Amino acid sequence: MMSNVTMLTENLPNIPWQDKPEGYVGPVWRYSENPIVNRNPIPGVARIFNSAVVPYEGAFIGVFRAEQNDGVPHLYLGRSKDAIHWEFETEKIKMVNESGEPYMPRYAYDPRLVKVEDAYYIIWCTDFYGAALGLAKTTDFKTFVRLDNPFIPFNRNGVLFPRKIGGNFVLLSRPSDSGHTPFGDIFVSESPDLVYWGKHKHVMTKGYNQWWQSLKIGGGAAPIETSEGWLLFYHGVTGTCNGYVYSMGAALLDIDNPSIVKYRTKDFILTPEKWYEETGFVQNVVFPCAALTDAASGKIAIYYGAADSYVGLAFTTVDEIVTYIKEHHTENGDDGTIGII
Ligand code: BMA
Repeated sequence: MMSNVTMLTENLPNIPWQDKPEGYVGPVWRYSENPIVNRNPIPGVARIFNSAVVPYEGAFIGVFRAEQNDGVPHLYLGRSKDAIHWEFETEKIKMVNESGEPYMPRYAYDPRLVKVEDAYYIIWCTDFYGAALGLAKTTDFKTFVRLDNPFIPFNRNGVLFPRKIGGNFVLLSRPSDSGHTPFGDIFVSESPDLVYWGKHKHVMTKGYNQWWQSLKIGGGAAPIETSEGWLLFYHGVTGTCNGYVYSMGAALLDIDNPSIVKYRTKDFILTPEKWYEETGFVQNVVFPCAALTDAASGKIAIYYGAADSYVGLAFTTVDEIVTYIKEHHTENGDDGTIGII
């Protein structure tokens, strides 16, 4: 059943794309040439994964989580003509404060890259006396101005909405601990100026009766505006006797009040099953951080980290995924409410 859902995004005729393979079951399918970024991508960097890309000047640009050979993650810039083959800068992104002085994070991982109005924002996990969200702004991908950290620790998975709602910037996050966080729900916060954050609300709970997301969940790609609400790809985690397993789920949030979940998937829509997802520095990880969209065709290309070692690419269409989410919806706690108990 197709539904003719539309995306209120830009057209992107050069979006990377492959049709769904014949006989494939499921709403999201992988690029056949995955992984698109392999190990040792540049000198001094062992692995690139959990990364975010956007269209830029007729081509593509991205902020990549690069695990250096000293084991410390930092953010590196990458450019691509086709959004599949990437060339990386060999030095990490240099951030400055608002006076232009160096203001580098001690480490940086899991970036999201989101255009809001006339600027691009990077949100990542930074060291702020423990894991917390870092925020930086660029308009030219040459100067990166690091802004105030939005929240006190501990917090991860900051995902900015691509437009203001009710005049405010809107940010998803997942309060956490400073370690590997065996718990966690998604919350939403608002800010008029990217300095003062408030109006905090609960968005989504970890799965009550869905074991693939029973431990914790966290935002993934920046929400995509559709005629059915904000389309969110997120990660859900289960704990096994052999460690955490990260899968991908999807949800539709209310367009004017995204603390209200309209629908969310009962089942994962992608789970580790390929060698590059099951085997790596951290096994069994599928971790979405970005999506490209073409409003004209309804095509969506999802970028995800695989096994903390590679970048994977997967596809769906807005019709297919929205129909799937609605048909496979499950209620979880008070997700359907505004979330202010
Ligand atoms: C999370 C984050 C992610 C990582 C995942 C699996 O806590 O650190 O960057 O992909 O663990 O190791």
